[in-house]
Amino acid sequence: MWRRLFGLGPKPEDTAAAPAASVEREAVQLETATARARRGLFGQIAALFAGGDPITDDLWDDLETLLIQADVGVATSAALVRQTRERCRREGIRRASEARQRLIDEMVGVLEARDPAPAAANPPYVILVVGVNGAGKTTLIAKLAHRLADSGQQVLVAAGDTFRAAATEQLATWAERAGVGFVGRSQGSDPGAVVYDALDAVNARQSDVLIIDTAGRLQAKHNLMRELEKLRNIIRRRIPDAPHEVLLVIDATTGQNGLSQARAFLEAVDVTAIALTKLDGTARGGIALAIVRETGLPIRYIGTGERLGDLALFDARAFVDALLRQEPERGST
Ligand SMILES: Nc1nc2c(ncn2[C@@H]2O[C@H](COP(=O)(O)OP(=O)(O)OP(=O)(O)O)[C@@H](O)[C@H]2O)c(=O)[nH]1
Ligand SMILES: [Mg+2]
Repeated sequence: MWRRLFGLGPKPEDTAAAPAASVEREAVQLETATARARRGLFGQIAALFAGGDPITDDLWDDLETLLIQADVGVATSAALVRQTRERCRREGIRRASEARQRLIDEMVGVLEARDPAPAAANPPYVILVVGVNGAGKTTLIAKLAHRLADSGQQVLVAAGDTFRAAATEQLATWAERAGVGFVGRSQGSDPGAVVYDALDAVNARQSDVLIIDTAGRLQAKHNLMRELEKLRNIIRRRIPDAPHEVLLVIDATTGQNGLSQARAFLEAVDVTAIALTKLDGTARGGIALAIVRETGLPIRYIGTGERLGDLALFDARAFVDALLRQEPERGST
């Protein structure tokens, strides 16, 4: 349970053991998260590979154009087309419909997680959440806390964003809804002091998981590095192998621009995984591929809406299958 919750994604044996309701819930989340993409650009890609027509150069050109439009990024799109094309040639595939599965496999190959979620020597498992302002950090923390609490873990969230007005109250409100513990101080306090308080509280309450929110609105990169390093050092002094996970939250709707903003965080702190939020709000879910290829980091979670339950563990194959699944024609049943 511990391993699965921390984002290794449902492995075959876990899937079998997981309650049917939770497997179904994941599937519904994924449907929501990919609906726009499926109706839009990825639907057009699926249509390219739907028929039994012979493969032509135009097919590959159209694929590359659509991938770029879907925010997969120029380099990743070119690489995907090159690899799929090469594979089709090697395997003697002549028809577009047969090439479809090869494209899916290549896309899964890009997305498949390399690094499993780091383990903790002992509880608490500490997650530090970073990312540009508005990316969806606080909402993600609420969703994750809710899910962990649901599975019987003792969760504490800490309001390390003391910079923005009402940030602390926002997290406190979410914590109450999610039914988890909360630690925070007034606006303008030292985030380090909040983390100290949280580490004390975790000890006192014997919490299993501590999730720390941070401010996204730091002006200069130098400040960002200093601030995050300070928090990390405070955590390490108490728990040497923590933070176990440093989650970088990226808003899928901001596309390539969001990815370039996220780079400051990659340079400032040892990020271990990505949470990709607001996938429900974009037809350009291809940003997932660009992020994994360019950062080399696994995507652990996807955000699929604004409510507490709108979270799914990321599963590369399920994600690509959902993106490229052909919807039945409208009007026909
Ligand atoms: N549709 C959708 N909206 C989301 C999702 N995640 C977050 N949001 C919305 O995005 C907005 C910003 O979310 P926050 O969680 O406050 O973002 P933040 O990164 O904590 O922002 P700052 O604290 O200002 O740095 C809110 O209106 C959320 O409801 C998601 O997965 N889907
Ligand atoms: Mg926030």
